[in-house]
Amino acid sequence: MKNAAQLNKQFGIAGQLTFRDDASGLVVADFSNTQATAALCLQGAHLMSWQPKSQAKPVVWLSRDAKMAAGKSIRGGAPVCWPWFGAHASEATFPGHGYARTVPWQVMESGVEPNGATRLTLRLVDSDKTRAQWEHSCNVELSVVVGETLRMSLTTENTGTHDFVIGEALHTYLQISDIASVRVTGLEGCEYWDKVGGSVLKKQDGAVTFASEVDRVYINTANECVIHDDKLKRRIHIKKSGSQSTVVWTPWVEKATKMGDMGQPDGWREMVCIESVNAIENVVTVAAGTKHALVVEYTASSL
Ligand code: TA6
Repeated sequence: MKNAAQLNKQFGIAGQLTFRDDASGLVVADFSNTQATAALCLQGAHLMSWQPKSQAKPVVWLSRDAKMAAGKSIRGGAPVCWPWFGAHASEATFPGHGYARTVPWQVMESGVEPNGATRLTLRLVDSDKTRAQWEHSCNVELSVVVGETLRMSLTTENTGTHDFVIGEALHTYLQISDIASVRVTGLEGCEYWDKVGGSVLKKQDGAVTFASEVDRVYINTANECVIHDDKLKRRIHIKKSGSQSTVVWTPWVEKATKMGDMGQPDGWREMVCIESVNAIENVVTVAAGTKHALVVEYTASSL
């Protein structure tokens, strides 16, 4: 894998995009343009933070206890869950949410969009380890466009001769004032698998609000979701395509404490996950020779 100096030479963009070698040994891409700042760890193509210039606080949350280490996922940001979501269907030893977020990705291209936003595209690097968990021929790329809007496109290309099925997510942690003070609209009337204490199919009545652990997989919905945060005087819009499931998650205090990396003691209160997903009934069959893209656009609007 290339180091920061080699990446800066080939893909750096003066004043917009620089690569640095982190003390953890991982490489990080730093974005800074007239519209926003962001940081992305090349391992996992893991966007760790995003803050539009218009916002006094980051929009994508990163735990203050987040640790960066080879082969380990980072708490917060927008983890890429692929090629399955949640536990593996049959192999308990395989990592939850797939392996994509803990393996190297290589930079393929960078550029400046017509509106001045900064683009970076990465491809997952296959290895004996990944092939041991997923034997299908494919290319997986993440393209990130950092501007006043954050656009993330996760593309799976089936380069083989047979169809395969994937589960996937952009498992994004959004920064909020306090979990008990926000509400999420866009999922009214949708069915969801309630994962708290089991797995029961229910129907959403009204906006989603939070007073305890919430871990819900909303199915058969392509709806845009909005986080209404009156205390931070902003809304966060999550608009997606190529995704039929949405996960809403807060661990609440007991689980957050057990996890230990949610920003003790109450960092968990300042985030909510609104994840753009294909899971359970909505897993995706990618036919041989075709591509499938999961695309999400995040914007923050001030009240
Ligand atoms: O998307 C919600 C969820 O599946 C929760 O059940 C919880 O496990 C969360 O993801 C975090 O998972 P992680 O593997 O990143 O600790």
